[in-house]
Amino acid sequence: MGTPPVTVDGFVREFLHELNSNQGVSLSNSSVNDQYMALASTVRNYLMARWLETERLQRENPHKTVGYLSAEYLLGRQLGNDLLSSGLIDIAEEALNQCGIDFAVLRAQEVEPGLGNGGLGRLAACFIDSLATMNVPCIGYGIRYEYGIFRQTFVDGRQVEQPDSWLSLGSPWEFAHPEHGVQVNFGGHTEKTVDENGNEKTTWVPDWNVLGVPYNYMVPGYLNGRVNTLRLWSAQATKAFDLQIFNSGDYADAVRAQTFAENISKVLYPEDSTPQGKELRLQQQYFFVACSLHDFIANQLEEGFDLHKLDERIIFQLNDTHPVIAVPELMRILVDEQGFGFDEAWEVTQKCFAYTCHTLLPEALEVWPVSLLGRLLPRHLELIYQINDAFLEDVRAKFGNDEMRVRRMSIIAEHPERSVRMAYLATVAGSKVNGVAALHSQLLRDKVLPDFNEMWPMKFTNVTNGITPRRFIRLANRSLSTLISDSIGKGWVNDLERLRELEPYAEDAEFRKAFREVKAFNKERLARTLEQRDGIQIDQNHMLDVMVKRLHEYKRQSLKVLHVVTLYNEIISGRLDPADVQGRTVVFGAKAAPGYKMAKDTIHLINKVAEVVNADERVQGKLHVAFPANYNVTLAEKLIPAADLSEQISLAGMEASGTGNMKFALNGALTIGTDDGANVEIREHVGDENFFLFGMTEPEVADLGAKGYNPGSHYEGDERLKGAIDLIASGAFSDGDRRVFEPIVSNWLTSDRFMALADYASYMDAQAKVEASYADEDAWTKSAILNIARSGFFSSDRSMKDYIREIWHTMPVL
Ligand code: 26W
Repeated sequence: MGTPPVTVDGFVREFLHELNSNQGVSLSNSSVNDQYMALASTVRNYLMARWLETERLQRENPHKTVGYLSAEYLLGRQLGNDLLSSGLIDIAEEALNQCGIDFAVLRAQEVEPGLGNGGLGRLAACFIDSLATMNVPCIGYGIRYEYGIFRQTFVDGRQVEQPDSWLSLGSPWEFAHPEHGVQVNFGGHTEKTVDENGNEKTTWVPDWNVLGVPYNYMVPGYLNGRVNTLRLWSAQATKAFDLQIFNSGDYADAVRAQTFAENISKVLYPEDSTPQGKELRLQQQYFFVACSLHDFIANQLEEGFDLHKLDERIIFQLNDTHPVIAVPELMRILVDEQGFGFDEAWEVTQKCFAYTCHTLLPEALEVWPVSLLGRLLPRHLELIYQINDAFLEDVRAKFGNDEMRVRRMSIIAEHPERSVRMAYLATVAGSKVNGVAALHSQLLRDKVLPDFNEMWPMKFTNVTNGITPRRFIRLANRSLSTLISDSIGKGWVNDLERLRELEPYAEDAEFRKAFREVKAFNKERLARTLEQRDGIQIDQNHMLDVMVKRLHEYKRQSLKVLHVVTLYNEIISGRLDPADVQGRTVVFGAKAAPGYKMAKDTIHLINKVAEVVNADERVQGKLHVAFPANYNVTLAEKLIPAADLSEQISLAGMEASGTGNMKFALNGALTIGTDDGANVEIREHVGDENFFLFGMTEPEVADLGAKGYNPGSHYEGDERLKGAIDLIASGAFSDGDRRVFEPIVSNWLTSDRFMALADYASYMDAQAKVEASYADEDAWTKSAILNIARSGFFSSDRSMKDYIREIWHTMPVL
């Protein structure tokens, strides 16, 4: 390494050096990819010293570490983030300029690692960013999927999935350590023996295994010289292939075992609510937690560390139930490998885990059939039974022999098939159980785990989610960041409550004008992106009304469609004069799980509505629908800063938290939303007058459900709603073919599980208020500024402080 690249000249030298020595090219014959790789190496080299230093400090003066166990990390592009964290972003831009290279082009070369589905994976990425920024020791553990979330394309308006081969050009951000491979066992049986003292000992005799190879990624803190580690595991065959079979001439059979092993980390499961109970998924889960626990115990603790005190050095945070098999794995290590007694091991284990639940939908709670678990992990199943026995004994001791309660609370469900309820196992094992927003945590106590709450009220707590201001404001919205820093200084980036200091600027006409210029700039940037990326044109003078999130019935993209179709229908039937309408572009972004029929039909409907509305001259360009395919973190970074209106319209009691809602508010969009998830807290923070609330409350939803909900009565009773649904049913958006959207229409009229029709009138009223408010430019801008000023609470730095205080009891290392 030459001189550290902290000057422009130094950066140029280092960059050219990397280009020559790593890529083997000179500047004049280098490709964009060569340049991107060389730039990445330049940043990496700079961060490397800090990474090694962070590791050395931890080794010499070990502090309690957070082991974040997550099957998903939706990281987004790394280059910009790592440059920002190292304070090199401006220097890099200038250095590249001097080399005649456009920085933006190199950034666009990076394929984002999409190793997650949505909210849960993105949350994990925000959390590890915050922990590094706050100097808290953390290792993120997960899976290095060879294929991340599928790339979404549209063919005739329908979603078609393409594999996401994000590694095809190699990733400059990972460091493989095959020499630290961990063997992970599967299958086989257990054997009991009795030692000379009469103690029973169990041995697991597995019948196959794979090798977990760690890949390390840097997680740099923001301008603080700390670099934590994200360690993702890749599965490899333990033997290249079976030589005996190979020698017998059957080459295909010989390599089959290898392919089989490598399947484990091949692909991310694209379902994010209905677990499929697939064997490969359980293999993935056990694979990465077994590797991670082994790694921590064998490599992060000094020789001879007394594992009775393990909780002084680690807290494993379970990101939903996906890593819960870590609980019996730690028990197995302590009991079978370290010779602990069961009770002693259980005491340690309970102190080492905490569990975050991210859902309320009953169908999203993972259960594993005992038959499958017993076949794949026979020893773990035994331990789960033993944990359950001890637990149910406690239940009986506390509540008397209430067998109904015992059956309700058992970790093992008997119907429809004997299986392990992973959320219950996590709750029993965890030192704490948390929901992800105030309302969600309350519902978790009252509705999902009431018996457990009664047994251990102190176990339950809330930590409201947050988002990292580094990626989602400072990087994604550079012009807003400059405006903020010019007004209140730069301290807000890692102390987001300081945005409060912006409040008085809402009254400052100059500032409001500058804020509007920022929005206009971001809209222009978005327009360019959508044009290049999707061939979509948007009108930059329109209000930008955005609904981006996974496609789910409970999130109610269909309610948004009903709003659009109603406006369209009102215009074409002459009841609404386009001249009186505020120009509006409605942007959707959403992937559907490949097997989720209703979600895929909804995508088709949105695309067909867009086609018809956008082409109809009667609309006079006042209403436009844009649905760019393949919504991902990279697109979010462009879309959110440009948005005026944020759609957060789930049925109350269904969205655990939402985090997109926070990103929009912090970028100065106003929310139209239900009293659901973190919307509740956003509204409390920004103030009622700066939030468009609509819809039933959660208790009202529960009441209506109990009384019996009849969507047909809403359809019959509301002319506009009837008109919109009839228009869709008539084939107006399906070339006259009434069958195409029949499943959606009949779902609305006969079931409508998420009560879109019940909230329709209230939603339309709220949209009318949006329409009127937007016309008052000054008032709207004030509200937007107040949204920013009052949303500092939603920084993931604050979430981390809450976890540290309530759950982890760790300390920043200073
Ligand atoms: C296939 C099984 C399965 C089930 C649930 C896979 C993935 C899930 C996730 C828990 C779904 C998820 O991402 N939940 C979201 O988590 C966010 C972060 O806490 C919340 O903001 C969202 O409200 C919640 O839907």
